[in-house]
Amino acid sequence: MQNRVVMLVDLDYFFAQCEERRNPSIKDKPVVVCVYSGRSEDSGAVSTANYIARKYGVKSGISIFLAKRKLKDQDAVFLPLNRDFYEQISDEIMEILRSHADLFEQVGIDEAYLDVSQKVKGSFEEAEELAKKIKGEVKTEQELTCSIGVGPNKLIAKIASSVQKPDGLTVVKPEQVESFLSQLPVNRLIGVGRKTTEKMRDLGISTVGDLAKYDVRKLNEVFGENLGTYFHNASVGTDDEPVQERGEAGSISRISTLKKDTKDLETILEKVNPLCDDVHERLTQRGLNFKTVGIVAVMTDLSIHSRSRTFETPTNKLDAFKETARELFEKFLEDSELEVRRVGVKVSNLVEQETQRQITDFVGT
Ligand code: DCP
Ligand code: CA
Ligand code: CA
Repeated sequence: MQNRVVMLVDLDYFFAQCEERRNPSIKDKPVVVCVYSGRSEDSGAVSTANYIARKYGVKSGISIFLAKRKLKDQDAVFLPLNRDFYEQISDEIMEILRSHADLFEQVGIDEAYLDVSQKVKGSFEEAEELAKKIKGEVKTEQELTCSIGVGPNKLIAKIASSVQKPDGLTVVKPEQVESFLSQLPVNRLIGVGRKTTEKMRDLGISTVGDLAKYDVRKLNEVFGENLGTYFHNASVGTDDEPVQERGEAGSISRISTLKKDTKDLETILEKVNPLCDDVHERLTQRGLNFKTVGIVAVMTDLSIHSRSRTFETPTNKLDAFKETARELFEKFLEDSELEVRRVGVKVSNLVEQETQRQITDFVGT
């Protein structure tokens, strides 16, 4: 049987790199992208930071206050989140990645699995060349760097993508899996968080190699059969999860031209509501839920504007979709001088309605 060859492509310091792309003058400084809570000037959390800022200990999730303290003697740049902008870049990069895959699965705003087994005829040498080509295309067409892991399955590809960063490429052939995994600390495995790491340490397990040697029946006793078995399989690098397509490029959209240019909300909604129905029908056919609703307006001067809103949890409710589209248009029209020529709606951040079989969904990484 032919080798399975899977890649995980993850964009480096994604939100911060997008900011650097549109303003290269900040590239040599610490760059911190922040989610401001709005309560007071500096309240909120760091979304991500470039690698210069990371040298000072700034990373995702710490408070903005703490980040400022760590960078207090530096000429650092603090920026608010621009999610629409990052999503647009993400969509374009995902199209590049998709074009190189036999099977494609986007798993977040900045990463995707590619099954390339057929494309490279099971050869890891060819896969390495393909990975270099992909990195080159993302760099020349979108001016962004990424890190790629190549392995015989998703589990290995994911870990491989994270060992050299940024701008890394790590290829783990089937015969290298054991040595690749064995020295890694157990918390490099997906699903092994802080608590699990502590429990394992109490059992005398600190590396993935220790875990592989540990009696699987005892693991099942401690962690339950599902997790115990998963941990054991992961430790020896076994993973049969297929790379599975989820929706088209993670979004479904429709756009249409108004009969007459207008600024009138109700006239616009007459056009927008049937578009929502249409998108919703396609969503339902595929058994998908959405987390994000977006609108797009092309103005009389042909400038394009988009707005979006993301919910806490995925839904498939048509009411929520239409209501959100209405609110987004209403707000957009208030701030806009020009008349609208074309209108569109989009749902993204799509997830399957059925519970995923994947470990990441029940251990919550
Ligand atoms: N993100 C966030 N809050 C977090 C983690 C991530 O807002 N706690 C956002 C910002 C990141 C993006 O998601 O840019 C992708 O997350 P990654 O975990 O892939 O981190 P980065 O791409 O920022 O950095 P790396 O170079 O380590 O991949
Ligand atoms: Ca990333
Ligand atoms: Ca990522």
